[in-house]
Amino acid sequence: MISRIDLRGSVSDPRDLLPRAEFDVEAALETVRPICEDVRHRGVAALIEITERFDGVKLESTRVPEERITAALESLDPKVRAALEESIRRARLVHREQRRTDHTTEVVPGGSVTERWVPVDRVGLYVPGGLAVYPSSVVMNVVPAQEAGVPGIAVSSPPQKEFGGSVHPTILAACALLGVTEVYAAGGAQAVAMFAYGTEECRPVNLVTGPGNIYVAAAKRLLKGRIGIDAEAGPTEIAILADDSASPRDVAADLISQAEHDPMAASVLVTDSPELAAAVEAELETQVANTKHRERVTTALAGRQSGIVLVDDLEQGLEVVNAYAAEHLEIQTRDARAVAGRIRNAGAVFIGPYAPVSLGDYAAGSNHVLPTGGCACHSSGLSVQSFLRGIHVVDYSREALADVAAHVVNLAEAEDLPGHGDAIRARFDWTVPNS
Ligand code: HSO
Ligand code: ZN
Repeated sequence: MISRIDLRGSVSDPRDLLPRAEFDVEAALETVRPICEDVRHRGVAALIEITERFDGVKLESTRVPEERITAALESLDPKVRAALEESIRRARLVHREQRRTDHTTEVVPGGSVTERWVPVDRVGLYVPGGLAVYPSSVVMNVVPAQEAGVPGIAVSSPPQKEFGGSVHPTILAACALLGVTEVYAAGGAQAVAMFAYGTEECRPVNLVTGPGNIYVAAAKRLLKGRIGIDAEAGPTEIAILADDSASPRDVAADLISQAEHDPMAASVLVTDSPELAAAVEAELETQVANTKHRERVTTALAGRQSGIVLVDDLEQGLEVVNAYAAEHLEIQTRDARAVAGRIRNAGAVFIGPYAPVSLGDYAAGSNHVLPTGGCACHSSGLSVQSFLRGIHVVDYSREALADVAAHVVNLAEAEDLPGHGDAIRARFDWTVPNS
């Protein structure tokens, strides 16, 4: 069911040997372009038509009435409510610590630069609702935006046929718990276009965050610039670096847990123990047979993006997982904390037997909107920082400017931009020499 990749004795670059799922955002651009244009020019009317076509739902309005959001919380299962509250509480603890404080550097007496951290005015948070609905993603998007101090928070999620064509009630309830009252029933590329261009019902936003399918990713790519984006999220990934001390049962369960998201999800085990590899294969057989989303899981595990990678030793294992740069990386080895300290590329790292990815998905306090597709080698997951801009505020007195005037003039001359130098010289009645 899951293939083996034997890298023992190998000297080649592991990146070439660990294929990723085909996720051709470029190809989807042509599909989403007319959708985005239509929303741009015809606003709500276009959204209603597109939604009818793709979601089979005829909306009267894209905005979810506030009473519906309140009602969703009132009828939420108390167990789910308690779980969401705990998830929110933990996420807040972690994200609150990410807040930035303004800092002023006195460069010279009378000359300072302050870095002021300012939240964006308005964000659009996308919450997927395809194969599964993700109230937990509401938490992971809203909490950092709120802790960053964003004044305008709007959420959009695809309308669900079985819930009267509105947003899934658990998503609405999560919004209510977080105090978010601006929610739209729109999915896919059209939701991103709604946020970017604005409609009669939704004011445009500055930044769109949150995971989504390939069309959401393509719309983000198309509209980036007009809006800021967090990342173009691809299918989810779990990599596990394990030695013979790991439990095959737990390793198999964790591989299945992320395969459950998507037939294109990647589940990768990297181990120096052929015995563990064999035991995990056997565990997968029995556990997959008993898991609810068997079909999806089997497709994901059998896909070329998943596999069990055999390595010579832990050193080579570290090389492989650092090259792979997984969205989620579990370390299930002896001395896991020390091994984790040597990880350079991963969206999030989970240490030892009691920190499975599912914990991080819901209630560790960490964020679950993470870089996929190898982007973890240059990007981070969603955080308070994602919603802030650092504005440099320059404050110089006449004396402080005089002190550096000649240097500025000389650099301006060197760049053949004498007008730049003149802007300094004018302030000193042209007494600063211009060469
Ligand atoms: N593992 C997903 C997040 C998620 N899991 C939501 C369950 N619900 C991507 O990090
Ligand atoms: Zn998950």
